[in-house]
Amino acid sequence: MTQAKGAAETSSTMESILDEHRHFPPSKVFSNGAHIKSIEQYEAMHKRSIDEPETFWAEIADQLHWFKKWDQVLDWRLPDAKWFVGGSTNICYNCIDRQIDAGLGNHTAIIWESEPLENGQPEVRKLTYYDLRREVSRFANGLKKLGVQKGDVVTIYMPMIPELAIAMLACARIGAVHSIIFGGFSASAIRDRVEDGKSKIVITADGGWRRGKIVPLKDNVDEALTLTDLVETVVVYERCKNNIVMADGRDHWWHEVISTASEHCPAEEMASEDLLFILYTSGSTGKPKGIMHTTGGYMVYTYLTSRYTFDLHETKPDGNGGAENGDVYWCTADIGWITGHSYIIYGLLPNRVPTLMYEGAPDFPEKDRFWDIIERHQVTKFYTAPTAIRAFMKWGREWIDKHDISSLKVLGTVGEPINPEAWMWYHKVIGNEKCPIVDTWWQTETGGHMLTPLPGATTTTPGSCTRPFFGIDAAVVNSEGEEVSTNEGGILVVRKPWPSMLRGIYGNRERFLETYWSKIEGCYTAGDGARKDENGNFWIMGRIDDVIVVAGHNLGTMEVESALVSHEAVAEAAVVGFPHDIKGTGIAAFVTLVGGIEETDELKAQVRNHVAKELGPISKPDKLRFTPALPKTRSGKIMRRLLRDIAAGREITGDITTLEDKSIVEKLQQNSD
Ligand code: 6R9
Repeated sequence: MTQAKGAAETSSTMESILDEHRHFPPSKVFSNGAHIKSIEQYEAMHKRSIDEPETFWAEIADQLHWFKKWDQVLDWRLPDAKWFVGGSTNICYNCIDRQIDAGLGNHTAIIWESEPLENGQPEVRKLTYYDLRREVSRFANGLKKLGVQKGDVVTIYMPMIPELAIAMLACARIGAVHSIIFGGFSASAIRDRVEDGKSKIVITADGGWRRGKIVPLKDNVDEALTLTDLVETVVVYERCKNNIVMADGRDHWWHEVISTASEHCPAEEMASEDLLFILYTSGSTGKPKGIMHTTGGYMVYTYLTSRYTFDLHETKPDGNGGAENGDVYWCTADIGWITGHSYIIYGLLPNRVPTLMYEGAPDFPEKDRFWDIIERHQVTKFYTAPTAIRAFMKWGREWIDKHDISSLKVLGTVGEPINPEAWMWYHKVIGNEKCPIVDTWWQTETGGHMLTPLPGATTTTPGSCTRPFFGIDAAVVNSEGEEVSTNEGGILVVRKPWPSMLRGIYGNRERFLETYWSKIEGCYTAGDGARKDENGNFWIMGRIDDVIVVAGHNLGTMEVESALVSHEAVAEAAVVGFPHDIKGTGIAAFVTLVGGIEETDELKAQVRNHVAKELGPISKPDKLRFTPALPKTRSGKIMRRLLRDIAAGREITGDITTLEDKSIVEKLQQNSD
């Protein structure tokens, strides 16, 4: 986004679809019961968190357990921040033992649902804090017996079963650094991550269930380990009982590892800045980056963002011998992503609210899997991704109408910009117009929510992730680092340190400095483009790399995609630039249609004209191609660089190992514009 001025002209000279006038203030009833009750309260607290970060964060950190209090809240030497310096704590202790110390040992910590079994019913396991401490301690002792020590990197490659949570918490308990690899990745991804992290141990399962089929996790690990000889130990949890080969001396069954292990394992005292985990995130080019997060700051920030963004309330005695029901929280992400790390486990458990994890897929055995889960567990706070919401829209509301989902109170979204169209659908059909929507913008690197509404305080607008969280000093700037004017597009930056910021890229200081700290002096650059409106609300325009410059105008992919999706026949859309003889860059659109609608040339023309009408002629796609599906990464993000190759008629370059469905590439190449 070097031409921020272009963006200004673009947005002021055309009727933007993001010129949203729909505003949704929180209801009085909701606000009254919320932690943060008004925008005035938010503003006062936000101001204080920026003006006096040390006192602000010390008060929050004080709500959690520390073996030793810190000497200094923040030591900031750009670009390195140290939080709670001199303090020691343990995040596993704060996830589990702190609740037991408070007399809540019998409360539910984790609710787990398996993929439905042959009889159509899922297996449900509920683990109390006592259960969790017992299982985590046994496995932690097992790891110690296998030689794992504080500071060692432990690779975890598991399906979405409670043992995944147990394994990560066991690492945290003994101070080992986990590196979790999403269970959908292949052997080469495992090899790359194991080697980069110099990890000598892998924890896996024989297999995992997805859509009635077994994902051969152990086979993938075996294949990866033929490509590297670093790994000395593999622990295998028996989940699917599929045939696997156990290598003598190297491979150990989980149940054997824990069979003689003690149920007592003290939580290691960790210095606040000790490494907690590495999580790999793919850059658009080059090999994945091992994002490093440390203990104290990450713990405090994920605890607070969970509490306020989802307005979490624990079950409490009502004073008459009964209990006032608290929240049941469900984030549909896989723990293998940052969303799962921060908002299934680490931020959630310290809030004393049951966190639900599920195995399987949203459309198996039927397309109502989610609504069935919400109804049976009376889920109150629900967190999912735009890609899922757009799929639900495509499948139709009859799947939702089969269930009573009136327990829901707050709806969250993360991962991509959410089109206003999808936002409104979420609001109406899932939220029954009564649930605040929290559109949370953040990244693997930021550890926790950065821009987000607070459900009892913020007036929301479809498509905007609204305002910065406490302690976040966000701004939109031009390439010189000057703040741009209202509604002008620019580079999204963060100007002050926050507790859960990344501490580096594992083993690559240069890349860390270059990627995040070299673009705008003194600021963290996120890689996203954004604009800020007259109400102080932020609008994410997409990745800076994806911005299209047409005839000197900067166009956010997000705006054109939202215009496409606002046509009634369109279910999902992705937009990229391609070399154009006259304009320099043209706009190519890839569109999936709502179920049952026929792909005709007439419809193509209609959809293109619709964009011209909504956004102005400059945004009208030059090419439009129908496709049964869009190429997405396994975390649900549209892979635009692949579409750029296809639109330009080039051979596909770059890594596509993270692509969810590789057959899409062929289908895309076959269809014509
Ligand atoms: C949490 C997560 C980070 C990138 C980020 C941005 C996009 C995430 C978003 C969003 C618009 C939102 N992104 N949330 N864009 N609105 N609410 O997704 O982390 O996998 O590292 O991706 O995702 O482009 O820079 P990660």
